Amino acid sequence: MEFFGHVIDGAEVKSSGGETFTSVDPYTREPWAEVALGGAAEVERAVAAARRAFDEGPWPRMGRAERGRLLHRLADLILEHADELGLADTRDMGKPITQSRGNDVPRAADNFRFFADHARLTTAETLPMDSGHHAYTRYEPVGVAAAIAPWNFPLMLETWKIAPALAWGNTVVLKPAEDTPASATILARLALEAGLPPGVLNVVHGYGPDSAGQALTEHPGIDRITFTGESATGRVISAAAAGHLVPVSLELGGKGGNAVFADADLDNAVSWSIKAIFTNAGQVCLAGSRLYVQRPVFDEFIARFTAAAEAMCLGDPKLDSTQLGPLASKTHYRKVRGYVETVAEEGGSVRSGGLGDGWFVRPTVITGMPATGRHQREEIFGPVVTVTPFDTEDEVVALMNDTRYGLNAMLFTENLSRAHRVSARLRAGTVWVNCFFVRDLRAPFGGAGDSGVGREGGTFSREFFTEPKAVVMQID
Ligand code: TXE
Repeated sequence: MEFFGHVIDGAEVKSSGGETFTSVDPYTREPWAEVALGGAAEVERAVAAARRAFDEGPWPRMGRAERGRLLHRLADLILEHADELGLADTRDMGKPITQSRGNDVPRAADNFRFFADHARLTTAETLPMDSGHHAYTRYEPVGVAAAIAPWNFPLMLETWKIAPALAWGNTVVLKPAEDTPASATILARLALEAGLPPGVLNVVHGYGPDSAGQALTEHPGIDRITFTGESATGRVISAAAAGHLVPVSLELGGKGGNAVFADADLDNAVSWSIKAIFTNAGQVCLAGSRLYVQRPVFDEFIARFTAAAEAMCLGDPKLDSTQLGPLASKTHYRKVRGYVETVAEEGGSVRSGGLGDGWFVRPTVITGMPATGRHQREEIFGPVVTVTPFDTEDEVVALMNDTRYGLNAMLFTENLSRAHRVSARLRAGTVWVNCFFVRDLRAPFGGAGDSGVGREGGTFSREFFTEPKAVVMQID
């Protein structure tokens, strides 16, 4: 079995007591990697190392061009190790290799390139004042950022947090999800190879409650917490952050509504709607898990959509031909299975799909589910979609907004006025019109309600990972 250690102060290390846990490959359902299991002691060492690297090391004092050069070097190394990184996420959580190696790895590299360049090119306001003074703004690093990551897009979401934190001169302690530890250790090894000084990027493995995750969020030596995961965990982390007045950024769950109007280009709508719910086996906070189709095209849409769902290739996620892998873990499979098994008792019917072998759930299309039912209200986080007909624009806006989440929404229409009108009325951090999951790193990303607090991306990440300072000078 491969071994993945913590990376603390420039070295890959074991836990002080030698504790480990294993990561299970959800396709073979066998352990494939042994991982150092950290707790409060390892968090203490990592935060101390990050603190030293921030207070005394070269990283925050380095010019932005030099920091950017090292982060671009790291991006190069990520691409050079695309096979290794992609396979690590695929073995940890069953994501098809075409998605991990083909999508997440390049996006991880791009995160470092984008935020390095963004920091370098950022301008700051200068404010001429009538009083014979002027003021200008400095964006200064905040210190040690704690990043807590989920298992559904391990490398991509970790780098999404780490890249802006580092680009702005902070140091980082990352706690990856316990189901997906491998790519984080590989990333930290590559960061050292790229020339990032010791202590700038630290990784501590472990669980959440009563383990490394909790110890990290409660540690008095951290200055920011950035978290992606479940809404309930977000509340706990928010309370921990409040305990020591640390700003927190929370990207939580979602229950994305997806409206297909009768005037939509149906080929386009079917193709994106399939991606919206079945990419990564639906284990996506942005998943389009509530599909609404205007009544005149309902039957045609359902026929085409279920045919496309049934044509998806399930199998070994390590193969290029596989489009849908198993669910990420036994615990998670059981959760999703619980939803599939209760469709009839909740009043719906399964049009296609259902349970597969092992930890597979086939692309599952449900109709007839009441809007008040669990399947329409809770984040299933699997390849399971409810499809509901609607008649009017007002009706579908009300249905889509009838959720405690507010992360994203999709709509398909060829009517330009409707596209703008409905986009404005939806309560969502992102609205995709005639597409899905297209992202510009300058755009705000995050959600309302139970989907989180704060935004990431471009200037939004800058606001979070810096302390803006006003310097006021007398001219005469
Ligand atoms: O999430 P958790 P889980 C949703 C999805 C999924 C459900 C549960 O619905 O079925 O959450 O997934 C760490 N202090 N999403 O259990 O528990 C934990 O170790 C500090 C949505 O994996 O939130 C891991 O690193 N850390 C989502 C991370 O938090 C704690 C992505 C996420 O774990 C902690 C993933 C604590 N008290 C799941 N408790 C999205 N928004 O994309 C846990 N952790």
